[in-house]
Amino acid sequence: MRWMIGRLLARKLLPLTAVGVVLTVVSSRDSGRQVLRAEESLRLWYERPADKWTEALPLGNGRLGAMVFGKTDRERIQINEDTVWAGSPHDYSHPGAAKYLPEIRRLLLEGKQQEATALAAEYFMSIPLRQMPYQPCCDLELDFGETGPVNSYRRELDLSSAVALTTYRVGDVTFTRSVFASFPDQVIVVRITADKPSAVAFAASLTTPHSQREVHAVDNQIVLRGKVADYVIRSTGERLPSAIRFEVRALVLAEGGLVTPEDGALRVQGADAATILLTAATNYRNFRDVSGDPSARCTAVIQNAAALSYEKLLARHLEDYRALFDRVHLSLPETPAASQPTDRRLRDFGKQNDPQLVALYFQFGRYLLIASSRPGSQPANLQGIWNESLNPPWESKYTTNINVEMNYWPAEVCHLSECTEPLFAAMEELAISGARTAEVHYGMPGWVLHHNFDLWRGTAPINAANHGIWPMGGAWLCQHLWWHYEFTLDREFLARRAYPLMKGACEFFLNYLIEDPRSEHHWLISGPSNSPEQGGLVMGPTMDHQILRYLFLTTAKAAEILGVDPDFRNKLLEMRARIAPNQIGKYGQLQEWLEDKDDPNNKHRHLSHLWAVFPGEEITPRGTPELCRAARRSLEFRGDGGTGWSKAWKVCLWARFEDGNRAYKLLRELIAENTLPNMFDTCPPFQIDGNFGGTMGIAEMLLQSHSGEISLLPALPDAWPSGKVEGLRARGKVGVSIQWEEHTILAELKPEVSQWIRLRLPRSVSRVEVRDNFGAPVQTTRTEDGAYLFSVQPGSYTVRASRG
Ligand code: FUC
Repeated sequence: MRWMIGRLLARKLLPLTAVGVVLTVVSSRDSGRQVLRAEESLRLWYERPADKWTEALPLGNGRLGAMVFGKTDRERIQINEDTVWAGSPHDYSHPGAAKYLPEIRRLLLEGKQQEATALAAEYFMSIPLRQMPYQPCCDLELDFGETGPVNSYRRELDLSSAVALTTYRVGDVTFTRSVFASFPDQVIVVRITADKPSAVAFAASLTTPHSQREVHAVDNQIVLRGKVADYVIRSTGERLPSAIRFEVRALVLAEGGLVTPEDGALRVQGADAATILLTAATNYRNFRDVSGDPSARCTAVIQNAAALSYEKLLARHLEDYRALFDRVHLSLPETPAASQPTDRRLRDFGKQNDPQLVALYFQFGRYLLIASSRPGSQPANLQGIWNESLNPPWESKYTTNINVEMNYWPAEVCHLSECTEPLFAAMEELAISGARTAEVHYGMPGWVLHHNFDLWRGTAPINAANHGIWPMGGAWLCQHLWWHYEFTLDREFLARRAYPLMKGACEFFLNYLIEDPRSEHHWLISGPSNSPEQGGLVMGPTMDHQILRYLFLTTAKAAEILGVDPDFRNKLLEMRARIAPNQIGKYGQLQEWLEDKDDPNNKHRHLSHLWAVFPGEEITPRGTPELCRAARRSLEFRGDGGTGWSKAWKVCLWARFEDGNRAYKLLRELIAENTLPNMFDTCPPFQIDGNFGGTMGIAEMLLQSHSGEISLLPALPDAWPSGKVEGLRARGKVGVSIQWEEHTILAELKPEVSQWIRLRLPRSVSRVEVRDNFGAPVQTTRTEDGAYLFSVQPGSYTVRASRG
């Protein structure tokens, strides 16, 4: 262990000697149990145990989630496994739906929205009308009995190690509990130690909210088996069979003392320390196959993990986690507020100056993505992987009209590219079920996904015709395939995985778009659809057209890069040019619909027609100044309110408008008003998208790399006069680090392939100097619109810019 800490110290200290970096090593009674205390600035910490679930601290390895309450008498660790869902393999399509498509369109084009919606509600919707909910798995309870008065209590989540730590004193004994979720070993590990011999005593049990369950304890193992109950749709009373069976195994290893089974629980007495290894599995193999064996899966995992010492398990976890987390560092000015407990900082964030909390929020977003989305897991859903309810809000599934995409916004730029894998694996399945929806609902080739999906990869329109019929889910998700290529330049990925999915999505939309018979310009329009989730069923909402222009253009680019499908590529470009364009309306706003009918007092949380500003890149300050002004006006009209995710989107939009102070205002409000004590975003109650969107917003304020440029500090607020970010990624496979203070910006660009870089710096910059690996000056050319153009080889380049 000692060698490891030495190595970690060295590694942590190497890249950053920033403000607030304090490293201490705390060693417990025996030298084998040292716990690394990393930077104070990377900890969420509290002086009291969690009372509510939204105060507990989340851990995860992508597949297994744990919420740690840190209670001293009866500890609760609430567990999720990401394939415990209601429902079963199911074809959600509505036979015969396609017959009604022309009629729905005709009615809409004639302005008969009500009739069209009624017809669609009857013949065009998913069967059943709802998708299935994500479910909790179980609770691990640790009953420490009557403990007597507790002193020196502290619980924390250390983002640098992904370990949750609870420490407290009872009498003269100090107890320490550490919990982590290991990706390499697929177990949740709980370690309980005391600084006096034989002081560890508790009863461990597994409980579950599922009514079909059995629990037994044999030797030093508790096994819980359960089945998800059939699902009853509340609004219709329909009963749907559930197929998921799950098993949870907890192995208790005590050092010294005794472990004895007792009524399905395990009692530990007089131990020096105890380690609990917990895993869970279901019979889910994929959206069409539930023939897996949960017992075999759990047994194998526990056997493998039990063969490793606690120190080895921790070392393997740290090595895996840090390989991802340590890639990016962010330091922002630290004020006295930074020494307060996290819940107090959050409560006072609106009133006190605490920029470092923004850095913590940023890293917490990266942490959450690592914890909820790893290769082999399900993608991060509306609550990531953390859910304690049998009836979670919006079923804790996947909403595609903003939420699931927002979850993955920060993945590439924040150097967590590998975490996108579960999303792409899910898309491959969605393309299969979506091909069925394309055929049954539209009579068209390719694949289509509407505004939600679940574990069973439902793709048909759900809930209600006025907002469920929005066929852009798959097209929007394709943006993430393209981003992955743009950031990694992985041609193999483009050829093998991205392009086939993008092409399939395009095949659908090439057939789906129709020429607007009312338009003198013969524009191609989408429909029936809606501008999420307002205005009802319409033809041609602006967002659809923006998404399709992006999809067609990027798919055409992919075909060109791969040297395939020249005719298809031409067809995409030709159709793209005919899609109804962005339009500026009578208030100077960017029109949300084909018709100029926006209400300037509309404060709706969705910002759909601003898609082309972000996450798209069709509208930019220098490329399309007029449209940019109109989009900005639309955003002004929408105001600064909304749910957590809505504010996070606004942060990204203001960052694209290069208004750092406005972006920061929204960011402050997101953190002060829409963040729970454990730093989860609230929608309400909890929805994780705002965390990820907020993280992306912070990244967008510091670095942008769209429209063929790399832009350093494009939206820096006055509140961050100095700071440093290391290890972000720019499109074109370029690593970017930036350090700034009042008069200078010092950046390092690490291109991994030869290319021309168009570098943009803040307007306040007066002098720029670029040097190569060897410190030799690199010749730059100033472009007409003020960027710096220079050619690079793989290596490291420093950019020094003077401001003022
Ligand atoms: C969209 C949003 C809601 C919520 C839901 C999960 O429908 O409009 O606010 O986030 O997704």
